[in-house]
Amino acid sequence: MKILVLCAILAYSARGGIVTADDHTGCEVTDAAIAELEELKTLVDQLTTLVETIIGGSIPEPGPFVIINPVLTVTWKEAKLTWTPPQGVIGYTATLITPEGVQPVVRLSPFTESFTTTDITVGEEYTVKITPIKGDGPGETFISEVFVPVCPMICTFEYRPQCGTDGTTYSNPCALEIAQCEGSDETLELAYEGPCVFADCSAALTNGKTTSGKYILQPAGAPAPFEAVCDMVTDGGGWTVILVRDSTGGNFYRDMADYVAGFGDLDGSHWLGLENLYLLNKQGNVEMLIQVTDQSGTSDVSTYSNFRINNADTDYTLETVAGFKGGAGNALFYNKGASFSARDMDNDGSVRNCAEELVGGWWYRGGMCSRSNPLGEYRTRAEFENEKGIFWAPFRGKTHSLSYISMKIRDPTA
Ligand SMILES: [Ca+2]
Repeated sequence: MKILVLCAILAYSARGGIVTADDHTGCEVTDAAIAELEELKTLVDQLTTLVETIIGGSIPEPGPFVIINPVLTVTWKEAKLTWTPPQGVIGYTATLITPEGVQPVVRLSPFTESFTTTDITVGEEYTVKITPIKGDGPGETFISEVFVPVCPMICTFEYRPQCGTDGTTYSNPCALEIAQCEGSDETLELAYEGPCVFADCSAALTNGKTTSGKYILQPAGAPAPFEAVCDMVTDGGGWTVILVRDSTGGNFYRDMADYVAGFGDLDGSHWLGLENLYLLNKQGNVEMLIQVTDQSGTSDVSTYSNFRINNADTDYTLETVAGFKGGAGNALFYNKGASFSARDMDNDGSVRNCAEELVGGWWYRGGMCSRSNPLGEYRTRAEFENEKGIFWAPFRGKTHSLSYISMKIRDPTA
């Protein structure tokens, strides 16, 4: 082959640039021919130098046949590899390796400049392989490092997460976090299999949640979602449970900070917290239901159509207690206008320290302290003692500690 080429060059040179099909036949390599070849090489070198001068760089050596400038972009729902096609490509093969194994090879056209897959799951590992093909076979394979799709960062936000209007949950694992990025245009259409987040239990009911139990709530202005119990049965449902005192007991004699933040076990005795009560109140949950049961198991209720407290700056002053109805009696009227008191926060306006004397926290006020004490000490029948237990005075007096009391609020307009 080399000899044939050499002969062709010599013939070309000798005949003034005209090459014919039989130029290589009967060729002999003479000293003159070699000298002529050397001259020709010198000419080629000069020509190369001239070309390099004109184009301002060296003429590239032919490199390996590879994918040029590969860029892999991975989001939570899509992995996309883009590249610049190499010269002479007649196609590509693409392979995706998933946790299930190597997927079938896909053949791509020579015009392809990207490979995208949406068949990925957050948290799983993947590898993508692209091999360019030219006339004489495959080139060098581009192999991505293992990549793992992740959910987008949680943005800082001021939002009220919503679930589907049909009350169902979403099927996409990232939807909730994307929804938290206010302004994202792919928010709430997405699906999520986790729990929905509601502004309050009234909203949960409106969205089709008719089963009582624990829900995740985030009223407007709440810095984070929190869990609460919803009563979806009593008087039409939609009640957010603020307080439960039952035989599960628990320590309710606490400092102000605990009464603000809430505490206890949502499956039993708990207090949702003054701040949550304030935020729920503020967005329209002003109807209050109080259910009481005495030591003999007899129950009754008190309701208020308008119960409102003020914010933390006022120590959650009980501003409005109106629209009373119910057989258990209007105990709360006495507390109207009082700020909340705890053993470390005496707001009762009395020479007494009501929180210490009544062993709890409440909107204690004046010389009588209160006609109700839902956060007092949980007692059994044998432990009755003046004013220290859980009492609702108009129902059974101050010395009868109740076996059960709950407080629930809802939005009467929902
Ligand atoms: Ca006092």
